[in-house]
Parts: sequence; structure tokens; C-alpha cells
Amino acid sequence: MKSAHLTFTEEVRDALETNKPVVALETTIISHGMPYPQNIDMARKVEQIIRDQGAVPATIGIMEGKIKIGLTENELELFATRRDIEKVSRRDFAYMLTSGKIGATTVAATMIGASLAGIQVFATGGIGGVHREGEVTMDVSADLTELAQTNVAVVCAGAKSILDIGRTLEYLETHGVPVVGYRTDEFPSFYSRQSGYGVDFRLDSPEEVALMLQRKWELGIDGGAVIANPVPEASALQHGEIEGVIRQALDEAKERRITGKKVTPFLLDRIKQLTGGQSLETNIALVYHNAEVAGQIAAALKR
Ligand code: PSU
Ligand code: MN
Repeated sequence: MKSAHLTFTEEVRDALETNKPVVALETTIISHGMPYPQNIDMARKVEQIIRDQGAVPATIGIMEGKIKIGLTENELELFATRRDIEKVSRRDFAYMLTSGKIGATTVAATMIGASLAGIQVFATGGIGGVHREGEVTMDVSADLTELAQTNVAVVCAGAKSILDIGRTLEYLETHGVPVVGYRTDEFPSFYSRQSGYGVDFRLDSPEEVALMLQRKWELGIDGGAVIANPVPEASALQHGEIEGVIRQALDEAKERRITGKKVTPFLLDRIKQLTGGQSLETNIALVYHNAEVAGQIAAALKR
């Protein structure tokens, strides 16, 4: 029944049938996270990086009433250019499939698609989390509740400091989500390798991460894991370097009474405008690095 709602590209179908490593990728980062044409360049190159690791990329999105597992070149282009694409999280799935609209999947929604397809590893930029003042607004990303229940490892550069990183980590702890530092003792904050917060465990190789994931899921302890992989040194910003910009973006969001799923895209867009090209360059570099590590973890899981 569930499989009736999925469609696969040939490359991904073949990889899954022959038990090759596959890495899931999200479409919200393409449609709502980056401007054109950087988004399409990033989307293509990230797929190539995964192939270079001996894994197969599966970019996930919603179109024509189906969850697409793997996108063609034309479909990637469509997600990068069209302006009428919905941002899809867990709550939106059923509506999106019945309405036939085009939907870009967030971390939460991509995890659901990956899990339905039998994909265990997913590479992205940063996860959603508890927003600043979330203790008042209750703005907590559905990415966190998804990580609590869906068996997919998310390789990311931590969480952006538009969020309350301390509360995000507390939330993950409550829900039993392991936060692994990949070759780091400190939880990275997206643009920066630092955040002032530690990780739960540090692991230094794809094999160690694969073994830990396998053990978790063998035990029937459902849910994902955050594999926090810091942005490469050469592309990193200093911790706190864009705090002023973040504060300004947050103030504007408040002034304009932006709420719900519009909050994150609004903040991302303002930060991009206020920092010019630099933050975008860092963003792209960290996604590539996450794809490389995710490809290696996916390969290790198949050995
Ligand atoms: N953080 C980023 N870039 C992004 C996102 C988050 O640095 O593109 C996107 C991801 O798709 C993530 C979503 O899953 O925003 C979270 O949105 P929300 O806070 O509304 O749950
Ligand atoms: Mn939210």
C-alpha cells in the first residue's frame, strides 16, 4: 500500500534492489533555502559527490501525487526555479499527495520519504530546532519529533544559531536522539565549527558511525541520529560573527509577525541578504562536506 505512493528513478530503484548504498537529500534546501542558480549547481554537485563515494543520491520531493525518490535533471531544475512550491513537513504529506501540488520536503519530510523507501542515511545543511524564545512561542521544528521516531541518520553541520541551540539539544536528549560529533567534541552551529555546546558522543570514522546506527536499530530503539559534521575550517565563519545579523533578522520577523512554517525561510533569506555572498558560500561548502561523509557512512552500512 505505502509503496503505491512512491516513485523511483531507475538509478535509485536499481541501487535499492541490489542493496547498494543510497543517500537521501532534501528539496526544501533547493526551493526555499538558496537562490537560483546557486541552488541548482549545489543540487547537481551534491549528487555527484555522493556518487564519488560509491553511493547513489536520492533527492526527495513531492509531485503529481507521488513521493519521488530520486529526481531527474528536469525535476531538479523545476524544484530550483518554480515559485509555487510548498514547504512540506510531516503534517502536510496527506494533503500534498491528494492535492497534486509540488512540495519541497524539509528534514522531517525527507526522513519520512527515505524511511518509506528503505534509505537509512540523509545529508543536508542544518536541522530545524527549538527557536529562540521557543519556550514562549512553542516554535519547535517538526524535524526534532521526526528524529525521535524515524530510523534515518541525518548528517548535518549542526543547527543554525537563529535557533536556541541549548534548548534544541535538551529536546533531542529528552526524545532519546543521539547527537554524534563527527570528528568533533563540540556541536557545530552551521556557519561556525563552534557553538559553546558539546555533543553526546564523538566518533571518528564512517565505520564507527555505521556500527552505532546498526546497534541502535537492532535493539529496536527507533528514531534517527544527528551526525554533526562541522563546516570545513577554510569555509567556516567565527562563532558569533553573524550574531548581529541574526538578531536583526529575528527582530524583523517579530515586527512583521511572521509565524509558523514561514519563520525559518524568512530568517534564512534575511541572513542571506544581510551577509551578501559569504554566508551562501559557507552554506554550500558545508553541504558538500556533509554529502561526502554521508556517502561514506552509507557505504560503511553496506559492508
Ligand atoms: N536550516 C537551514 N537551512 C534550511 C532549513 C533549515 O540552515 O534550508 C530548512 C530544512 O528543510 C529544515 C527546515 O528541515 O528548514 C526547518 O523548518 P522549520 O523550522 O519550519 O521546521
Ligand atoms: Mn516552526
